[in-house]
Amino acid sequence: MKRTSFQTIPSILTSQELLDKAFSRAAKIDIPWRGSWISTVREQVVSKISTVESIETSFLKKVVRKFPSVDEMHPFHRNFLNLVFSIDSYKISLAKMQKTSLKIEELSSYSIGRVKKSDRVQVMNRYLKEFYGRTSSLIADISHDLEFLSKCRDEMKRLPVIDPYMPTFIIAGMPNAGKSSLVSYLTNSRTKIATYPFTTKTVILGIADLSGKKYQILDIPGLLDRKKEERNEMEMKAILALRFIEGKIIFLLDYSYEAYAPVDVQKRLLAEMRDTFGKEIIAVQSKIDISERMEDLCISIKTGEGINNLIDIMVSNSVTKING
Ligand SMILES: Nc1nc2c(ncn2[C@@H]2O[C@H](COP(=O)(O)OP(=O)(O)OP(=O)(O)O)[C@@H](O)[C@H]2O)c(=O)[nH]1
Ligand SMILES: [Mg+2]
Repeated sequence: MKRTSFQTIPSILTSQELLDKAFSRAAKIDIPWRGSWISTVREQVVSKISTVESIETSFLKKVVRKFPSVDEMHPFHRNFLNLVFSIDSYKISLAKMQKTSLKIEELSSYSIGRVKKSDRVQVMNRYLKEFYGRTSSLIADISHDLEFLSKCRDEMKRLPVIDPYMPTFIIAGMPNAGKSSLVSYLTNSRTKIATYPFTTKTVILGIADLSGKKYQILDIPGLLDRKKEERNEMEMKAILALRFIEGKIIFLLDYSYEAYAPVDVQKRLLAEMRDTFGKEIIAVQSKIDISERMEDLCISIKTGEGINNLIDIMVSNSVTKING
């Protein structure tokens, strides 16, 4: 997966913060005496306009530069962005940043031109006030877009950046099957583990060191056995990871009393996964400390039973054999 620059986007100012920053910087400008009152004021007004313009436009241009273009994104990130936020809205908001920046530049040169032609202090100050008013409303007009882009940045930044050269396992299964428990056991990732379903709400990456080799282990939200149209957003995030991230799947089957669904329903979901994604799948029964053995591979996070066996299978080439 290509490294996307969501990771390096600094926090996004709100429209109010941007205006406060620009106006307070302009308020500090103090021009030395220029031989006459009128020249001094003129230079002061011009400098205030340029400062406000420069702070606002450089911020807007930075936003446009830092947010990755949709075409550059890895398909997993692109589809994730579209699922959670809509690619169209993303493109529109970024285009508005660009357009507003140009409008502020135009407004600034128009206002400076007027100030330079004027020889009355009162009129120059009126032009300055007008510039402040118009630039404020231009920035206010994009306040929703700034909020939207800030949300995109926060959510997308949390997404794993996958190293295409490191072997990857995606841990799938129904809600509550023990996916996060396994990922926490194997990796440095400490994601939330809880007794209720849909604890994991997005795709999370952990790095495991197994027999001296590094592996990417992805924790994903639980999946239900239902049609695509009926899936909720969390399930769709899991589906996108399964579809667009290269790797093998470890599918956890929970046959304990805590199970989210009966055995046949979990098996049906497993069969569907095999048909849908064309990836190797290792079926593993979880929570063997509180369930009857029904699969070849069984593990317990509570007692550690079967984990070494699973690791051996993960690091060896026997995965293909297991899945026949
Ligand atoms: N007894 C027992 N409980 C386990 C085992 N593994 C996980 N659990 C428990 O099962 C519950 C669910 O575990 P999670 O790891 O959060 O399950 P998950 O599949 O990530 O759940 P979602 O994120 O909601 O889909 C928690 O209460 C865990 O402590 C196990 O091997 N034995
Ligand atoms: Mg989980």
